Amino acid sequence: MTLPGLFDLSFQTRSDKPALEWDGRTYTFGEVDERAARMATLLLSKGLAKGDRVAVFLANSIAYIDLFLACTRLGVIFVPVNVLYRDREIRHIVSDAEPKALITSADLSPHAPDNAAVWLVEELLQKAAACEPKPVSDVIDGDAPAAIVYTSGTTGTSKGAVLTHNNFIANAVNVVTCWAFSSDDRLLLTLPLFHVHGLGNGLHAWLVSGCLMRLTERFAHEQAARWMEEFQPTVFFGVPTMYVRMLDWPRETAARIGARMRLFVSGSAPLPAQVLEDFRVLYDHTILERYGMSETLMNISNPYTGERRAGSVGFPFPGVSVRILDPDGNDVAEGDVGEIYMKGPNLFAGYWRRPEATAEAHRDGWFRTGDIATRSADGYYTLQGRRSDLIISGGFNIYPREIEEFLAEQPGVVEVAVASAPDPRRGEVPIAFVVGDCDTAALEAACRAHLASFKIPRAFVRIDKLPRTALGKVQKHLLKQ
Ligand code: MCA
Repeated sequence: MTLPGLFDLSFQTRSDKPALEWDGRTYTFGEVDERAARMATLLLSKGLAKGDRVAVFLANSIAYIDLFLACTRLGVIFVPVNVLYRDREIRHIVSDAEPKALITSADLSPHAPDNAAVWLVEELLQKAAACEPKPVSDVIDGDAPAAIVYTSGTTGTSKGAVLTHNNFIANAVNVVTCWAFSSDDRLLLTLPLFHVHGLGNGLHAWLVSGCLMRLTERFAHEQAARWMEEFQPTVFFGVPTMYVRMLDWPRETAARIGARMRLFVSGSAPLPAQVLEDFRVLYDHTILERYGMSETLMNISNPYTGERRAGSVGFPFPGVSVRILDPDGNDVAEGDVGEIYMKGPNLFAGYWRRPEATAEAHRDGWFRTGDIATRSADGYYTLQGRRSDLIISGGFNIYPREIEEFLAEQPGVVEVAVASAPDPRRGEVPIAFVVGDCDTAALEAACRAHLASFKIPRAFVRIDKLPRTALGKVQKHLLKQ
């Protein structure tokens, strides 16, 4: 099967049912289908064909959905680009994925790099409205790539994880069945569609279950309480930062929202046990925490029925095999710490045009997650940390190496190390330690101009030299102190 075939289950049988609330209007599944069909006709007429890539640098909107669905129908590989990225970050994705076009909006287009052929979404929408909604489905192979999702690499530049139609299908079917979605659900989706959390879980669970989804441009914490009161969602997907924000809402508001909700799910960053507990008191719900990665989509999840254990991510999803190995590749004993490896229909097809990186990320056919974990006697997995120095801020991944390489290029900087500092709301934030005769205000301004806002170090600390081991490795734990 392919994604268009899977989504047709809703488009064909629920065409008159309300599907989507966007920007004050409600669209039926039939209307969503028709919009996608018109967009597919337009993209085809613009010369896009199976296997071509299209990069999409847009905030959440109905146009995002039109474009994603049109691409899946044409076999065009969808390359989502984080809306907070700037020239340098987008330039890399464009040169690596070689998309036929970078689709963006007039307000974001100043950030488009000059190596991209820019198509403005406003023009596409206008032209698509005048196109015939001819049904097309050009993919018959479920192993065909559906998307390339860029994940920040430990080498500083990001790699494209190739996700197939079958990967997304395995994920969507698991999300819908394991979390008991039905067509009566009401999903409030505030997550960005450029990450697999919003795309693979939010968008796909909506289309597969046939529920009603309200999409917003982003999670604006000042407005989110009102949206929940108005829309009365039964399901909400969030990152821990959103749940931390929700702890500030008035007790009565929280009680009303909680009373109508069926399920709160958290992922993309560790959910502190205290937040889980405080949330339970206010909303009378135990948030369901799960684990996922761009390369694996959702892989381990707390159960829908049964104990949702604080600090744990639960059990492997159906079809997902999980092992915890020591550095020599031996399975560790129960309760012992090791690195998580996985196998299953959810696993990506490899890094785009990077066979060595793909090989390095696997061991005997098992994907190496880079995350450290334990498994309890009753089968619950608990993440204990990471092999790399990845920082997760507000659910966005930051690889210190990328910021370090950028800062090292700036005038006066001799050496630099970026480490994480705890943050009550975002979980973690980056801090830069700089050696050299440089102006920290200028460094911050340079970051602001060239990097996504969540990557800008919250502080620039000038030091005389970086603490290093005898082998020359920077000791980031000493910097953190
Ligand atoms: C944040 N900002 C945004 C967005 N999110 N701008 C546009 N669109 C967004 N979606 C910017 C704001 O403009 C602001 O920039 C800064 O981020 C902080 O905004 P604020 O309102 O103070 O936000 P917050 O309360 O701290 O909440 C941030 C957030 C955001 C809404 C939680 O971090 C977010 O949407 N996170 C979701 C990330 C995500 O989906 N991750 C999944 C990837 P400035 O500072 O310049 O004013 S991981 C994944 O997919 C894996 C597989 C998984 O397991 O899920």
